[in-house]
Amino acid sequence: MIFQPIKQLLSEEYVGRRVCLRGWIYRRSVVGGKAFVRVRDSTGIIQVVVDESNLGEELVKTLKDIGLEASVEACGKLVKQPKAPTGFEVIADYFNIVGTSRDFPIKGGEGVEYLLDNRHLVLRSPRYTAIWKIKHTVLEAGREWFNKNGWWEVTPPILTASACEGGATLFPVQYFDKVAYLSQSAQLYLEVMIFSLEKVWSLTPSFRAEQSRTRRHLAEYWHLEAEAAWYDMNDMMKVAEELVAHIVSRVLEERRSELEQLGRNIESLKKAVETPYPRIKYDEAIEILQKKGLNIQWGADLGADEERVLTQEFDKPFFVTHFPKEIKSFYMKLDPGNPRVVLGFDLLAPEGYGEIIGGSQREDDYSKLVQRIIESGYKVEDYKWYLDLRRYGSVVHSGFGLGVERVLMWIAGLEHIRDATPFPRFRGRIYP
Ligand code: NSS
Repeated sequence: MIFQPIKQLLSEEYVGRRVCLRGWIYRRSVVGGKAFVRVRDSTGIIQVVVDESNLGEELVKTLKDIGLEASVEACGKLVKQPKAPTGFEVIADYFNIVGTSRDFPIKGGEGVEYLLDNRHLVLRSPRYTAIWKIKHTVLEAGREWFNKNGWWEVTPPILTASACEGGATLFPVQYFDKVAYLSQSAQLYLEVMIFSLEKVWSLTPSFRAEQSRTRRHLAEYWHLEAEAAWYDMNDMMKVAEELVAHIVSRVLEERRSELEQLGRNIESLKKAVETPYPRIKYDEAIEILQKKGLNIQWGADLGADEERVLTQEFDKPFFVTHFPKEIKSFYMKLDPGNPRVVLGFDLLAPEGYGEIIGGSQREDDYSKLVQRIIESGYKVEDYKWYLDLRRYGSVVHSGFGLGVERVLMWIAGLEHIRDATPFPRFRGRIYP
């Protein structure tokens, strides 16, 4: 028996021929002496008809009571069937139950916590299959863009000795007889690597002990980061927008049917393929927000609500730049023309999604960086190695980090970031 992927069978080519397939029971109904079994595999869904006059009463009876998600294999003639959900069906002459499934615990209509407790089973739904395929293409396209443009992929550590993005969200881990932390960002290590490779990138898990559960924060997420010597903030913003445009265009090319399956508005997504993306300064963002009646003052950080309002002004991703130094990390270079703000940028996705990338030009001056480390409440000795980069051949350099699940949320049109990763981690939950 040669089992074919179901997707292959959904074509005129095999009509009238005997085919074999295998997968899991997605839906089934028994009418008269016939069982209509919809089988799914990783590629698609097809209806298999089991007729008792052909395969016996016993089997049809078994199928009547069989639980969803039983694994099966079947062979038979492929016919066109406009009434079947995917337009074709297999009239079985062979049908075998490989693995039974009694009382599959997901029946539809369950609450969020129950579904998270049963994540290992929920993940079989075709909706998630579509999401993971889009994620695959997002990652592949990111890698492809860097490779085509002369960047080196590197492998920074996950166990770290010091904070990159603020002590409040650090996860401590027992490291032999010391305390270490899970990495929040590979940035500081990527900065080391640019002195030999110049243009580097990495894809790593990042960890943030976010205190509250929100629609867009995970405690563990995938972080695609880039860092380059000789690049100023503007050079790096071009990299960010070209990368994102490439990712979107790849997904549109290769994952169109999955986007449609998820009900994504493809026309609005298409706008992100065209670069450059608009740029506004933080000052302008505050003005826009105030005009729209939000109670926000210069100096405040932009939260999810503010970002959502800003995204109404644009129909494609856009940059917000030059934030007050107090709300950004110690490593961002102060704007020489206005040292109250940093040469930092966020890239916000439209349609309410908000921040998907955070980046900046880095402080490359030794004494200014020492000062920023002290101001931020860190210990200078913890950053001795990082400061050395400014002592030995310092250069202008910049970088950014892209949250893979944030990008996926936007591209796939997901409501909640937990749907952008198979095993989401939040405060209070680490299961399965
Ligand atoms: O904190 S960031 O804005 N910036 C950095 O970590 C820099 N050190 C990156 C760099 O320059 N190499 O995080 C970057 C992105 C941010 O824009 C989000 O898209 C994503 O990482 N991010 C998150 N995604 C999911 N969950 C959480 N908690 C999260 N935090 C940041």
